Amino acid sequence: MMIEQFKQDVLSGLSQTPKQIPSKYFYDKRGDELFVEIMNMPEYYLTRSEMEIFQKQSRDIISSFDVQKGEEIEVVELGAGDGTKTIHLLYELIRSRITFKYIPIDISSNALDGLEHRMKEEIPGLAIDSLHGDYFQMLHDLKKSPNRKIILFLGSSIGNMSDEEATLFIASLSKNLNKGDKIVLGVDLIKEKSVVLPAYDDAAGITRDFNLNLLERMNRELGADFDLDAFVHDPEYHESEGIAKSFLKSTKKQVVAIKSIGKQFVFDENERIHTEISRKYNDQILGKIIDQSPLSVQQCFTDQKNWFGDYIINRV
Ligand code: AVJ
Repeated sequence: MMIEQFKQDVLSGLSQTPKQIPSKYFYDKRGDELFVEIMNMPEYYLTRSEMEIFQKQSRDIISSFDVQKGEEIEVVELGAGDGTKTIHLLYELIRSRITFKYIPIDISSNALDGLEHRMKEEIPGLAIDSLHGDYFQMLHDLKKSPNRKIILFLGSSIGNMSDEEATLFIASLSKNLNKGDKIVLGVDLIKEKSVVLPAYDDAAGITRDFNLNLLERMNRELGADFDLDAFVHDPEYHESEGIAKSFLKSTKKQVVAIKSIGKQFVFDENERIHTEISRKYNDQILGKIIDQSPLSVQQCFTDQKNWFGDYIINRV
């Protein structure tokens, strides 16, 4: 069924001008591996910056939750990842003698199984209840619980959404929260091009491979005949706009056939497929999105270089 959606999205994306493909299709098995490599690259500062925030400021982050004596909370993480940042927060909750349950939600049951296993190993006795499925469906089910919830949405995951999509996402999120719940939203902050662009254009070419893997995936899963040597990775970033964008650029005029779609697509020389946006934020840009929901920004924790921000947002 999944493959039908992929076909549809590729057909509609490559029929548009400019051509585009949703960035969620980066993440097949190979794409997941390449993203882990990206996070370890010297140029990709995002993961390390947010890690520093959780390593050094977890205690202050927890204070911002304003947990009352005897209160039990639920720490709900959207898109669990590998939990390496969250674990600092969980350790600090235990140290602070706060009663909590950790509830990671992910659409990949594979990722969840690994995470649950590792977390139980690292924190014996951890109350963990992983949920496999759609974020909003799961949050809707959790809304009945009387305990206050802290929603973690880390890693600049919201960065792949346009401002319109982010506004809708945050609105849907807030609908599934109760008064007093909080969101910890990790976002990359707007900064100079000399820092941002290399994170999406690394010297080792891993981000290039990450983008080209999308063509390989279409070749493999949709019977396409993309010539990987005839496309180059072409990222850009303008500080005034604050959005890093990735493109795959055709180096020549060419025709690509996609068997399972039964269609051919013409590429002009230098024509590009838009594959991803990575939105960078500041208080104003986030404020506009938050103001359209029953939410208010409480405070922001940043790393020492001021490159990354974890915003504490209240459901009011
Ligand atoms: C997973 C959305 C945080 O946009 O920085 C990394 C994905 N793309 N390098 C980001 C990504 C290219 C990443 N996020």
